[in-house]
Amino acid sequence: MFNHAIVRKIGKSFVNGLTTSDLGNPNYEKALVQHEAYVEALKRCSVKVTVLESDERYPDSTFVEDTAVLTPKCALVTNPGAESRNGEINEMKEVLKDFYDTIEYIQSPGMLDGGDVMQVEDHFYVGLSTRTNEAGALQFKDIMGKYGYGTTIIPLKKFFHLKTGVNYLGDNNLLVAGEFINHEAFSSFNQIIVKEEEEYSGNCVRMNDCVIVPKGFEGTKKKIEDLGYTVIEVEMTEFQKQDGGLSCLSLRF
Ligand code: CIR
Repeated sequence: MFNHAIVRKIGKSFVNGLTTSDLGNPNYEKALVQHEAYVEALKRCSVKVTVLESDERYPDSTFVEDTAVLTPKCALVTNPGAESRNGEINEMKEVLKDFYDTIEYIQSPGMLDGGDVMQVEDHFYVGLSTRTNEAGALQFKDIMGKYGYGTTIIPLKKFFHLKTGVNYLGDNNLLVAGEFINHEAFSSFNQIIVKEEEEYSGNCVRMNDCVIVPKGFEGTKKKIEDLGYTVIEVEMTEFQKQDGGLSCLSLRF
C-alpha cells in the first residue's frame, strides 16, 4: 500500500533535457497539462501527493524516480549516472528528511539511477545500464541487505533503464517487454507480454487498487484489465519524447 508520492513540476528547461528518441521536441504547455493529469491520477489512487516546484537548473528533474529508492524501512539517495542530472539529488536529500529518519547514499564511483531499480516485495532487481554501474549496484545490494532485502543484478542489453521494460504489478504479475520477455531472472512470474509495437507501455505503475498506464496502448491496457485491475490512462507523449516513462515521474512510498 502506498500512502504518498513525490513529483516535481516541469520547468521551461524541460525541453532541453537529455533524450535519445527521435520523436521530436516536447511541447512545454502540453507537458504541463500532462503532468497535472498525472498528479490527478496519483490522487485517484488514494495517495497524498507532494508537488515540488520546478527547478530550471535541471531540465530532467521532473523524472524524480531516478534520484531515490524509497522503501518502508529506509530511503536511499542514488548517484545518478548522467552528469547533468547528478545535482538533482541535493534537494531531494533535504525533501526526504521530512519523511525518513534513515537515509542511505550511493557513493561515487558507484552510480545508480532509480529507474534501474524494481522492487518486488522483499526483493530488488537492479539493471546495469549506461546510468547504473556495477559498483553502484553492489553498493545498493549491500545497503539493502542490511534491511533484509535481497538484490538480483541484471545487465541490460538495449533498454535505457530496467523499468523501461519490466514492471511488477503485484500478485506475481510481471509486465515484460523486449529483452525481458522470457528472461531467466523472471521465470517464476506470470509474465504479461507487451507487444513490440507497444513497447513504451512496458512501463506502467501499480498504485494501490489501480494500474496507471500510458494512453494509446490498447493491447497492454486490455491485458492488464483482463487480470482484474482497474486501469487509469494518462497521456505521456511529451515525456516519451524525453525518454521518460510513467514510473519516472514519481517516487512512491
Ligand atoms: C534522462 O535521460 O535522464 C531523462 N531524459 C529521462 C529519465 C527517465 N527516467 C526513468 O526512466 N526512470
